[in-house]
Amino acid sequence: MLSAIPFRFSAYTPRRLEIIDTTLREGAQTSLLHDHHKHFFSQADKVEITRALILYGVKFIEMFAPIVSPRERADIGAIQTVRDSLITQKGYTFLLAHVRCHPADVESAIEAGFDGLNFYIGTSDYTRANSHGRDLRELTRRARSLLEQVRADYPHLILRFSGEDAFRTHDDELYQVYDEVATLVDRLGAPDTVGVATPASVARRVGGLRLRYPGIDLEGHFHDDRGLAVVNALEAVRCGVRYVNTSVLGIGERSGIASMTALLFNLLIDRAYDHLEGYQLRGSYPFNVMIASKLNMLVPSKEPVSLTNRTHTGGVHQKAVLNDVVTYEAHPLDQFGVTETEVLLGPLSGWNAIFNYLKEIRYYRLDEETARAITKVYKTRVYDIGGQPPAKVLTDIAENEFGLQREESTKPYLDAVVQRMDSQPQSPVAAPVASGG
Ligand code: HCA
Ligand code: CU
Repeated sequence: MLSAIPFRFSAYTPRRLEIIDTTLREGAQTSLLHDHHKHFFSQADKVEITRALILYGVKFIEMFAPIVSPRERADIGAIQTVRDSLITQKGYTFLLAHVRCHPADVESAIEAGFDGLNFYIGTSDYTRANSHGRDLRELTRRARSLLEQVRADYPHLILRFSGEDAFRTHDDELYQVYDEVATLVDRLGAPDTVGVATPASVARRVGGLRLRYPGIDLEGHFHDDRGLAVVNALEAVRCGVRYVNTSVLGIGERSGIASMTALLFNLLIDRAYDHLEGYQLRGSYPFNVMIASKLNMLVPSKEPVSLTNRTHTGGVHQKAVLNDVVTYEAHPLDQFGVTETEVLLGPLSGWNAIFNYLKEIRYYRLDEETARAITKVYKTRVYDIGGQPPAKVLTDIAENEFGLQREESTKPYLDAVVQRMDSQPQSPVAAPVASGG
C-alpha cells in the first residue's frame, strides 16, 4: 500500500540530530515482553506508539520488513495511516524497513510502501561464521549488486547500509565492504550489536568512518550489555554521528539499546541545545510511562527520566527537599515531564516529613513538639506492621495515642488535592498513583 501523500527524502533537511526510533523493531525483541506475559505489541499498541513518536518529534521510525511475519505485514497499513493523518500537523515521518541483504526482504518492503530500507549484514568473524557463512568478498559482491539494483529501480528510497557487529569487525574488513557500497547509500551504520564498545572505541571508529566517508551521514546503534549504551551514543553524537537509533526505555535484544529520553535528557544537561530542535521534551516521561504500561511494568528505576529520580526516602533527604528540592534534585526533570516530587513516608522518614505529612497532607492540628513525640513512637512500630502502609500506622498513633484532631476543612479545593506521600487512598486526600517508576 503506497502512502497517500508521498514525500521525497531529498526535500527534507535533516536536523543536527535525527533519532531513528526502533521501538517497533529492536524494541519488539525485548525479553521484557515475554517476562511480563505480553510477547508482542498489538496493532493498537503500534498505532499508539507511532502516534506518540511523531508527536514527540521523531522523523524516522524503523520497523520489521513485512517478510518477518504475516502479523507484521498486516500492521504496516495501520501505521502508515496514522503517519499520514499527522502530516498536516507535524510534517512527514519516514518509515524505514529493517532488511537483510535478501531480495525477498527488499521486495516485501518496497511493495509495502516503505520510504527507506535499512540494510544490514554480518561483517564480523562471528556473524559471518554463524549467520550467513559467506566470505567477505562474496558478501560484498552480493550487497553491492542488490544495492545497485535497488538504487537504480527506486531512486527515491532512503538507503542505509550497516555491517552488523561492526565493533567486532576489523577496520580493514569493514572498510573493504563499505568502500563498495558507500556511493550507493544515504547513511552508513556501524552497530555495536553485542555491546562491547566504550566511548574511546566509539570515538576511534566514528573518527575513522568520518575521515574515510566524509560526505555520508553516519548512524549509531549501541547495545547496553555493559551499561554504556547511552554514554556511547552521546560520544557518537559528539564525534559527528547525525542519526542515532533509540527505543523508548531502551528496550531491545538482551539489555537493549540507548533509551530515547535518556539520550535527549543528557544532551540537554550537556547544553547541546542545537541537537534538541523539534523534540517535545515534556512528553518524555509520559512516553516512558506509556511503554512501561504496555510491558505491564513500572518505568525502570534506572531510567533517568523517571519519577524514581524525584522520589526521596531518607530522613535527611526528605527534610532538605521539603525546604528546597534543589538540594537533592540536580536535573531539569520537570522539562522532561516529571512534574512532581515524591516524599515517601517510610521507616526512614524523620520528624520533619512526619510533621509535614500530618499537618499539610492530612490536616491534623499539631505543633512541632508533638510531631517529634509521635515520630519517636512511630519509629518503634514501623518495622513491624505486617502488610499495613506506614501512613496507617502513623495516623493510628496520631489519633489513638495523641488524640490529634483534624482541621475543619473550610477550603473546598482540599478535597481535590492529589498527593503521593502514601500509596493508600485515604479521604479526603486521594492518592491514585502507585509510587515508583
Ligand atoms: C540485530 C541487528 C541489529 C541491527 C542494527 C542495525 C544490531 O538484532 O542483531 O541494523 O543497524 O544490533 O546489530 O539490531
Ligand atoms: Cu540491535
